[in-house]
Amino acid sequence: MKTALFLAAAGLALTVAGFLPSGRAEGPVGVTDPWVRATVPGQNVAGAYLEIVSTRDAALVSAASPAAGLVEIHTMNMEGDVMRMRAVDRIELPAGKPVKLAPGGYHIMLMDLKRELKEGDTVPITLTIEGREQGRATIQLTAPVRAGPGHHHHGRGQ
Ligand SMILES: [Cu+2]
Repeated sequence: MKTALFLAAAGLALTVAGFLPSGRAEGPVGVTDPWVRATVPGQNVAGAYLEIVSTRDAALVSAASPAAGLVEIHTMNMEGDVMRMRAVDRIELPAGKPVKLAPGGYHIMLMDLKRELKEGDTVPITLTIEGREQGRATIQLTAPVRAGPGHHHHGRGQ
């Protein structure tokens, strides 16, 4: 298996150039400030958030993580008074426009988690980006675990 791109950074801006399989240096995609929300005991899902920008029209088409049995791309909407999540096939990345995956909106849903995620842990995540003409590229990142806004944190065990 060819892995032309492997970058790992915690909480740092990443810039990745080149779409696989050709490896041409086209359409750099930048990912900023990835993080995963900490879980509480018994919780086996967690949201992952980041900001992503592509210099060319592209889309985020899938995500994967060894920490989760299943990973989906979700959107969140208010339906009446209720927040509902649903899976989406892709998130469009219009050229040059930063797209934010953040609590309350788009997010990467890590499901069937293999262990509790505590603050200070890191979670490897692979994103697959599809360029309009350039094919698919993967971006590997390492997202730190944080207790996000609105998260009730009980019994912080160190
Ligand atoms: Cu979700």
